[in-house]
Amino acid sequence: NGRVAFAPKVGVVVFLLKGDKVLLGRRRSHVGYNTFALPGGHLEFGESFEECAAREMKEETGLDIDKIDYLTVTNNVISREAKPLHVVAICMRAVLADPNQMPQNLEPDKCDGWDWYDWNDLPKPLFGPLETMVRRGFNPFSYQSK
Ligand code: 8DG
Ligand code: MG
Ligand code: MG
Repeated sequence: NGRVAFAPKVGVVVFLLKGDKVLLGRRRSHVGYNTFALPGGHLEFGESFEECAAREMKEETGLDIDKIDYLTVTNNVISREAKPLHVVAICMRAVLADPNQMPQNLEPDKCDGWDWYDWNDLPKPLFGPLETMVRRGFNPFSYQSK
């Protein structure tokens, strides 16, 4: 059944906040190549959103995070790609467990490297789903989840 390959996936992405800054990395993956995106990945079987956020952050950046909470959810249909993609993205917020810990680029095949960017001066181009959130006025610093 070919439709299984096109089933929606669940993504978990993390707004890691430090002062007025957020952690972003430029993607090397086919989907969103060369765009700036949040750390994150796919929810694994049996995981909570918080567990997935902490695991993906550790795998991709080596960072340990704290105060992980849920912000919002976005529905992302990316159909420009050769293989259409539909990801429901659970958006989480967190801070560094140790404010002095530095991000490492642990998946260099997927990312050019991680850095902190001022929320009011974000790099371009942003990854499509993130760009859409910003355009709609979403702000991870002031956002109160309901
Ligand atoms: P995995 O194999 O480690 O589980 O997955 P990954 O390779 O780390 O997946 P990813 O593409 O980094 O993230 C999963 C999906 O989440 C991505 O294809 C689309 C969705 N997504 C958004 N916004 C963002 C974002 O800002 N950053 C990331 N990384 N993914 C995002 O909707
Ligand atoms: Mg990952
Ligand atoms: Mg990822």
